[in-house]
Amino acid sequence: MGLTQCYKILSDHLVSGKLECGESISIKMDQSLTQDATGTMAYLEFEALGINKVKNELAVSYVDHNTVQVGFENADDHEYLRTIADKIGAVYSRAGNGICHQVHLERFALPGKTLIGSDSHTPTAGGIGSFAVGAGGLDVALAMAGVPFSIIAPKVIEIRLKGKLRPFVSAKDVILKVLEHFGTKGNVNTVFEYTGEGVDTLSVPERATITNMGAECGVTTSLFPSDENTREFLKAQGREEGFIPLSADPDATYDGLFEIDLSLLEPLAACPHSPGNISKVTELEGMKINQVLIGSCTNSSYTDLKKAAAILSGHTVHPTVSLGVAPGSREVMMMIAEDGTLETLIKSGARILESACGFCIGNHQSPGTDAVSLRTSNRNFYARSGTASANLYLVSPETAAASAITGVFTDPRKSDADLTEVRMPSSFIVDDSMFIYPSGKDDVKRGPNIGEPPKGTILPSIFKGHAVIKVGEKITTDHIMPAGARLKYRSNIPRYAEFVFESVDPSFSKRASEYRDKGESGFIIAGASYGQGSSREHAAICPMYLGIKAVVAISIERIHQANLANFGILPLIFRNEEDYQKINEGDELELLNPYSSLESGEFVLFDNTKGIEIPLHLFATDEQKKMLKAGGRLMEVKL
Ligand code: MIC
Ligand code: SF4
Repeated sequence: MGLTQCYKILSDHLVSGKLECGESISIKMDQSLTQDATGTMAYLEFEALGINKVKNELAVSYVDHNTVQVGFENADDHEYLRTIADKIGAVYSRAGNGICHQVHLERFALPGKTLIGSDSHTPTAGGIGSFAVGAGGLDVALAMAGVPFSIIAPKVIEIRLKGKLRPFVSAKDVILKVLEHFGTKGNVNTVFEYTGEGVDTLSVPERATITNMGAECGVTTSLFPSDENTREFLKAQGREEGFIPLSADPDATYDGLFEIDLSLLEPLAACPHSPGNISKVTELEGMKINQVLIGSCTNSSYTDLKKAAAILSGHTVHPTVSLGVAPGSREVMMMIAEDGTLETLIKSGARILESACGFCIGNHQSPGTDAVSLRTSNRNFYARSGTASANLYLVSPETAAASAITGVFTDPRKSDADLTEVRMPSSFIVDDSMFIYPSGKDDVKRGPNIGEPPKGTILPSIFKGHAVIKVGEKITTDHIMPAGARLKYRSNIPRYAEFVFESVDPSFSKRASEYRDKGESGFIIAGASYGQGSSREHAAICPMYLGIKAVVAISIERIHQANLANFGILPLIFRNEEDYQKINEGDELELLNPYSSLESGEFVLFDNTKGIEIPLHLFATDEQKKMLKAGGRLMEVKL
């Protein structure tokens, strides 16, 4: 029986376990990446593991998230990251070099390799044929220490593409179509594999737009084959020697099929407040808009910006709209500076922003009250932009540019621009001078904001506490642990913990710590798809710091589940979904017989306030059960 591309890479990297769908396996991770917002904690954890040198093939530390630098904290973090990378043997990508996923695709990602990154959009590299997964910082630290990464051998869904995109319809519309079909919940332990003749019509950066936003569906990763377009891209990057052809066997069998005829697609948009809330642009046309932002790891490639510039050329941004453009990397910035695209953008009135995450993570460019903001990024979660009342729509660069001119949601097919001139270049301007290669020098600099990673406490034998909060479905890690203005506290857990659930219930942190100080074990009660979105392990570390010992939910997303287990918080699932309704915030709860329940994986929750028992299932592998007993992986791991 033929193999899928996914299982070919997995079998090449298998370290332990049976390579069969649903089994727990561990795989060798060839490459790793970190970014600064998750990276400081990842390297502190690496140090806490007592390891001196990186052991995987390539570890790259990017600085791209916290580059606004209000106050000393971020600059101190960057210094720590530069000096620890130098010591342990990681390549350091300086601020200004660009967004980790864009830069990694350009300079390091290779077909057939595995990549783990402390960022949920690491699957961007699936566009070049890498098996690339997002994970919490601790899992990345362990991978850098040479420890194999554990995953559940996934289901593989074939997404078969046929036809060719029409002008003004783009890769973003393909992934929005995928999101419309699969939604943002219920796709755990799944890989999307793209096949079909339509694949040949897409360049590597276009493919990377698609694999990037697979993260929004919650899949483990997404993969494109490695073919002649891959070779051309690598050649244009001066890296052709890394090319290998790779695809599924013709007789590979899949666990599902979704077909898309590219030639029938039309411009789409993800409406507030979920990337899975899809409408046609034609249905939104005419809506007044206030802000347009082009950039992020989804849509900031050279051809993305060329297309936007072609549409904007000869026009001025509408007087009531602010347009910002953030090229994805220094390479892209140099390319558009050289060929006049930058001038076109500036002439149109675009505000040229740093090659960094910036607006996407709510670091700056917060829209006005009740504003409508069109963005080419991948997440429009509630309050992520920094303005809770704003409405964010996720669109293609073409839709963004066309709308920036008119001041209303506009179908880009109405533009008179000629996009046929926009082609992939045969060579990119390659300049690696913003990478610092490690020297091995031990001169690690730690500013006052950089603390120790907190350790957990062992599983209590009497597990009693309160339902400290009850939340609904699709609670994202942005709800749990806000970024934006709070991002600078990533290296300072006690301070950052003050903002847990800030946009949902600002009194949570105080209440949780009061219960903790009385010696209680706190509970979070949640609906379906708890912990969607980012890989930020702070969404587990900070609740742990506040005394949370269990999350009881209808379902929990993959990366967040792993982060909870890594930090000793029990991920528990309702046996009967309806029981979610029975618990109220503030109820007194007790998990009966925690130790024997941990072994069996079956828990009984006693709601003392209601006088009822609720059966729960532990969502954890055997390996995770050991960490949960110990109070987290840092308490348990011995290398
Ligand atoms: C995001 O897009 O939400 C982030 C910011 O890149 C996160 C990582 C983080 O919170 O630092 C992610 O996607 O994992
Ligand atoms: Fe950065 Fe946004 Fe991409 Fe996250 S999604 S890595 S914040 S650009």
